[in-house]
Amino acid sequence: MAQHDLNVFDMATISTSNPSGFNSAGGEQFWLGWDTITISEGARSDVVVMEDDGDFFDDDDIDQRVAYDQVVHGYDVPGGTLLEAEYELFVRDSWGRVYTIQLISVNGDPSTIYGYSIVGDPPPSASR
Ligand SMILES: [Ca+2]
Ligand SMILES: [Ca+2]
Repeated sequence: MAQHDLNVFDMATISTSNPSGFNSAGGEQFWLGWDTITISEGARSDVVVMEDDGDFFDDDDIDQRVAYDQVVHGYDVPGGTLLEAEYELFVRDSWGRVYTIQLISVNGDPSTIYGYSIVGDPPPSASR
């Protein structure tokens, strides 16, 4: 199994103008449409070292687990915890650049989102 770093941001640093928030309805798709996503100024990620039979973080991969006990944004996350990129948001800034945000579920429960990661370049307010 390969290890890779997953940069996880705290949900306290992201908000949406959509009243339904980020928790999905039992893994069903949902549509934020034209709602705004805001990431707090200076939001920072914590690295989670993952064991993965593949090269990247994705959804529904049960061989993709936290490599060992780690502390993530002040929370103890035991080794072996299953994390999934439960769904992805594609957001566009005012210059038309597109960013991909992965919303992370824990231990196979798709209805609660515990953190997020950013694929590729971060949006203007986030850093890592
Ligand atoms: Ca994977
Ligand atoms: Ca899933």
